[in-house]
Amino acid sequence: MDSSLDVDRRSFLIGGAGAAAAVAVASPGGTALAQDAAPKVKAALPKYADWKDASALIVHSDKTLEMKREEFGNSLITPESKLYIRNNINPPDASVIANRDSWKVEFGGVKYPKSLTVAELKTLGVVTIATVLQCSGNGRKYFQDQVVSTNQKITGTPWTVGAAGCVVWTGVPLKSVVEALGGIADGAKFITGTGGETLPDGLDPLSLIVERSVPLDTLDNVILAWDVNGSPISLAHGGPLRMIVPGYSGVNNVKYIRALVFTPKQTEAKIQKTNYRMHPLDRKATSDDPAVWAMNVRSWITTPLTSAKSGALQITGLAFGGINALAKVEVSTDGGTTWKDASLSGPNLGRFAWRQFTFPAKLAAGAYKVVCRATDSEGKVQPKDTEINGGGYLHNGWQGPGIDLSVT
Ligand SMILES: Nc1nc2c(c(=O)[nH]1)N[C@H]1C(S)=C(S)[C@@H](COP(=O)(O)O)O[C@H]1N2
Ligand SMILES: [Mo]
Repeated sequence: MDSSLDVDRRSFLIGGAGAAAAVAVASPGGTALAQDAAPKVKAALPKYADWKDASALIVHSDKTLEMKREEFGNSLITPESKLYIRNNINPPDASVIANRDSWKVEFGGVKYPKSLTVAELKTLGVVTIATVLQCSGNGRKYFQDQVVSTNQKITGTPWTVGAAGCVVWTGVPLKSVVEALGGIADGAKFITGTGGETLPDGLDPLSLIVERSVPLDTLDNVILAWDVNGSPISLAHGGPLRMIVPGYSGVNNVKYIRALVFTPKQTEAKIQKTNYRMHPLDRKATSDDPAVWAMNVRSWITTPLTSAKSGALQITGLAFGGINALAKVEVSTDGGTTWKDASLSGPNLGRFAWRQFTFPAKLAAGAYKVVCRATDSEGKVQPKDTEINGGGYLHNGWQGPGIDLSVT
């Protein structure tokens, strides 16, 4: 592995201000940092993702690719070729996946801090889990539509439902790694993961580094994954190694993880401190606002999306509970006036995966507003509209993704 990725051990001292944030390294010849482009649609796939199925994706920018809604169809598992992409900064050079097993992760905040290669991690345990990977901003477009009549604005990629997929990860449980390293150091409250991007010179590393802290109680579920859907994880999706925090929104699932530290405090990195916070629209976020962590219950229809022939038809979709398991899904063909239960129609891949649902209907010619709403295992039901927040995060209202169905 490139020596520029070596980590400064001092930064792992528990209790140090900023904790793992200080792992930012100088980057000789660092790649240029492009600002998040305005949400305009470009045709071409960025080079690091040129192997993707271009016809399945909306290219909002080089770093934000959304899966088209019609591509969900009736598939349960999202192929990597269609899975959305969200990068906050440029991904590392492709050389990082040339020799995957030699990629190193620095572990800190444990009794025996140590750097372990992927090859070594593979000896400590192997599990496979299915999770919904979903950007915190999935559905932001519906918030933006809601505030369009006011003078307020929610900036950010106008994702509808396509910044999400359900994929199968294989990796080592973090718990097994912790056991091998003698247990967690006293006072740790968070798991802080650092992404392996090369940061450009001359800019404050804390303003750029992709470093996220999640509460320690996720430990039982976190894995460090090297495979997705049975193949090594592509560079675009975080290979050679990715931290997966099941039930937590996209940003918490750190790609190309190169450091994992148990910390008493959340990282001071901007992406944690003031970005990805649930804050009111009329003011900026502070570190006292709740972090965007656990996902909530959600569903959307996948077929039909625009029109259907009169008579019998099957309305199908996807639903998940977020941090909780999914309990049920209801469908309404009259815009939410009356609801009936849909049936869960595919395999249950566990608490963190989504499930397919099917709703048989018989519709005469006319215009219908078809909507669905899910309930999680705690009895939480999707609201009609999600309360607006300034970042446009964690949308889960059922009205936004509703379908205007024309039956002829
Ligand atoms: N290292 C690193 N990890 C990252 C990101 C990033 O920019 N760098 N983006 C995060 C965000 S905001 C999301 S939504 C998901 C996107 O994952 P995907 O591109 O594999 O779909 O990765 C998360 N993990
Ligand atoms: Mo995201």
